[in-house]
Amino acid sequence: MEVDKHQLFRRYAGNPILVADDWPYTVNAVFNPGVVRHGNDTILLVRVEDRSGLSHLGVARSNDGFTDWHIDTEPSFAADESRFEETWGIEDPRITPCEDEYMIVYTGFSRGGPLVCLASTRDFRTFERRGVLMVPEDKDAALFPCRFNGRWGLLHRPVSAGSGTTGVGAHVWLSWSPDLRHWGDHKVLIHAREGGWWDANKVGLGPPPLLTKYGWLVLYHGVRVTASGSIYRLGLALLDRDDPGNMLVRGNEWIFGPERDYERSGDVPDVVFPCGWLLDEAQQSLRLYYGAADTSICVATANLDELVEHLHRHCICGYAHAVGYRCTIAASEPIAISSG
Ligand code: BMA
Repeated sequence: MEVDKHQLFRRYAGNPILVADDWPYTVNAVFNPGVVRHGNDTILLVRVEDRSGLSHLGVARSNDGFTDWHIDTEPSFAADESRFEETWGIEDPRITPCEDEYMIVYTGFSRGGPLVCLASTRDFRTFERRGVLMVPEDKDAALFPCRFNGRWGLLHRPVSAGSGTTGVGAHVWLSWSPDLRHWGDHKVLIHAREGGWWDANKVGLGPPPLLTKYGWLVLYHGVRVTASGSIYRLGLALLDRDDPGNMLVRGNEWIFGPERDYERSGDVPDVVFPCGWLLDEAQQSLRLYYGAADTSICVATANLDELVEHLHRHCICGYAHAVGYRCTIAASEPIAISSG
């Protein structure tokens, strides 16, 4: 059952689908889940904030992806506080199925600030740490599910010391690696705009990039800072299928933002923060899982063709395009600082 008939993403009427009270042990909040299909199940890897204030990851399984969640009775993937990179917990996992495993890119809250960590699993019962990918401050990262000319691609969002005070902005970057250890060929892919735009100053990746017949669909958040706090909203971009460093189209407007009570109030008001989505190929329908106000977990659904058409009609260049158009203005936005 859906509400919001006139929106691109239609909220599930049973939202929020998971709250702290549903957890088998005492926690403060559950939010920002990664998601995958595993066998017949939808698996959410949930950021669980306990009453110490620190987060670990917990697994919730459901057959239909909306109801009847079976939740691990203890932390599924706990932070290892003896590791510098996880001193103050682990957060916001993005899951990418790669060959026969699931790659989990998550934020480690280190003594040096938030950074990007990698782990892998085959069953969501045991997890193998694969190291730190990016140094602080860096978060909102996910891998592409395949290699491009033998190299892995990572989208991530570094923040420089000057962000916020010098107005340099925090952008989504694309970096490459032959072995998931050494990273280079860095380039800004989604640039935070300036001034009054909804995605000015700070943007960050939402779920992992999704391969569609149109190219790689990217959902990213923009952070608008107001007199009474920040508003986290979501917008779209489309990347070239064979070379995701090429932007095809970028949306001008946000397409989803905090509107409902459960998104507008909570531990951090006015936040919708997705870390995972699932595409039903047959139906061309998308299910978006997101944290609401850093407090609960919600789901919304959209039709892929509608999203892509809307994106082309509302390109950052100010013109409406037909689906399949490559916008040279959107493509010239990224600023290459390294060509290898
Ligand atoms: C971001 C991340 C998210 C969080 C959001 C809003 O920087 O830390 O985990 O949901 O802020 O508080």
